[in-house]
Amino acid sequence: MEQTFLMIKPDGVQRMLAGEIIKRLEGKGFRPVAVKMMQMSREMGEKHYAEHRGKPFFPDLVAFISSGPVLAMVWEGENIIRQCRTLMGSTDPGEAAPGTIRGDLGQTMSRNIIHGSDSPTAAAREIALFFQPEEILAYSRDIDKWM
Ligand code: D4T
Repeated sequence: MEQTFLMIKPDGVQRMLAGEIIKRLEGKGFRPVAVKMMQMSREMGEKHYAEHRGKPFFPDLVAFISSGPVLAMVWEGENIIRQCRTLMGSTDPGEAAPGTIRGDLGQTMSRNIIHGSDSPTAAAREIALFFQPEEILAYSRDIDKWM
């Protein structure tokens, strides 16, 4: 089963949107297999966003992501990486379609509530950055046969 790394960013936690976002993911039928509240260090923020190093928004991005608690999560489901990108909506909440997490709840590009892996390679890298293998559960639910 495909896994993805999702993170409710500091703005999502402070705005108390974690429950709303988890409700949408559960409602879609996806399964949480690891969940942890944590505060990222600046170094971890730089690692997570390494692909953006050198871009003008990089310092603010790292400062923001390490500015308060985040909810780091691994979820699994069929085709979950692409489906979660669709559920999240465009990076810029101003462009994100209504009905998406960012379209309904987001404000600006630099405060866009949620992160989700954009490829299997990124998912593997990000899951390994945030979780030890033994922190990721393998289980099924009775309802899974209806999914
Ligand atoms: P993340 O990685 O946070 O899920 O966002 P996306 O995958 O949707 O988008 P991204 O990697 O291109 O951008 C990472 C992060 O940087 C912020 N950002 C981005 C910003 O503040 N200014 C910008 O010009 C861009 C392109 C928003 C998300």
